[in-house]
Amino acid sequence: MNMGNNRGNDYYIELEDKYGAHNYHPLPVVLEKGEGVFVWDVEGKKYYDFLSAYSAVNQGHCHPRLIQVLKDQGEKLTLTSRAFYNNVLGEYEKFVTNYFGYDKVLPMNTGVEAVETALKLCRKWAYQVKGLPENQAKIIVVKDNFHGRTLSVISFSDDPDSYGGYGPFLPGFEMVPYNDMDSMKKAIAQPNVAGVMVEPIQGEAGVIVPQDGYLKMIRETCTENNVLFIADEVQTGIARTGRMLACDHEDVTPDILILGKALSGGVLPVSAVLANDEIMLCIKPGQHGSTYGGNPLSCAVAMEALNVVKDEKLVDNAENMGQIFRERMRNIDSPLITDVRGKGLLNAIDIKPFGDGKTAYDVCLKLRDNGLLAKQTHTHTIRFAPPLVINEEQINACADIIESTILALEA
Ligand code: IF1
Repeated sequence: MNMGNNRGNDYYIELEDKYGAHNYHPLPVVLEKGEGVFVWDVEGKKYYDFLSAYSAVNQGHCHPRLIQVLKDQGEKLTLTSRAFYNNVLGEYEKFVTNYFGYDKVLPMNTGVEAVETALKLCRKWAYQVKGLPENQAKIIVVKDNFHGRTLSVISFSDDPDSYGGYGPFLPGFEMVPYNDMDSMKKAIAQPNVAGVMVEPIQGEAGVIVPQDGYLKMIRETCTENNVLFIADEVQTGIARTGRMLACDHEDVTPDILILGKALSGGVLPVSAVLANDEIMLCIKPGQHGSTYGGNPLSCAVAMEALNVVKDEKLVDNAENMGQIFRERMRNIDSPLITDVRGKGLLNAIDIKPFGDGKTAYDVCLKLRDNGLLAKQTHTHTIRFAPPLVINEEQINACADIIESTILALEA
């Protein structure tokens, strides 16, 4: 449908194809409006959003409280750089450190910048406090990790799409299998290990939940060996998995906590690294920074985004709606679904190839036609991660859509 001056989906898709770099292959739908759990395309069709911008929009699209703060602060002061003080940063720093229980925060913008910051901080600590010999610090990572797109971060990726053709790579990382207790313990106990970085639940790998006790084992082994436990909670943090942090499922506290995405509720890029003084104070003035990091607009929005999470009890809602959702998925009577997994509202199902070599992507196209937007990850997995403000009636309506879509595939 393309009426009058209204341009249809195809127009915008062609524009991006012609003028944009081809580093993405989006699902063919062009969105122009969002509200809570819903988005609308340029042709007026309404969808449930089951991606939430990869868990950035946990608070729901265009949350009125966040947009109000954005407007109010936007009319006053947006950026000073860190060459000067501003009157919002300190309030935010106090707020966010209390909220998550750390001495200090280092504010950045995108998730990967916070990951870079955490890695730099870990190395600095290793040389200054732990006393490792210069340039020898090792950081342990796991297979199928996803921590972002910069050169140093892809240096320890094992996904050829992420690292292929971008060498030479940064040394100082060692990879062990995910969710393998023994190899992790051995790796941590080696000499010259500064830190371990993991996603508590692997997102891009396909929502891979480790066995109970895995994070606790990492925490304890790190403590025994004077090694820092770095948790990348960019995607899993801030209520997504039915706890404030995914680490809370095992009651473990990382030495360095990395947050991003939902820290701003999807309004603008805001990320953070949290740590206690012994670690954070290793970085001195002039040794790290960012033009936009800690800007008053971001700080104001982030405080409100975190207040919304508490005021609207999104942790409990994610836990409860997640239980209902997984139960509904497990009750779908289809041989095409080979696994259902996840925590809170970070979930995935695996789909067997069907028809003439069709895969999860084709299911996502059908879901789109039926009014629900989700994204496949790898070939056989669909991730389901709606905004955490979804209610019971809506989650059941969405489960109905997914169920009828999958049952229709076999017909
Ligand atoms: C894209 C995935 C999700 C992340 C973790 C750091 C970052 C991410 C655990 C970097 C980013 C994004 C990036 C986005 C797709 C998305 C993603 F499928 F690729 F893996 F969420 F699952 N740590 N994840 O998940 O954050 O710098 O992007 O702000 O299109 O690359 P960023």
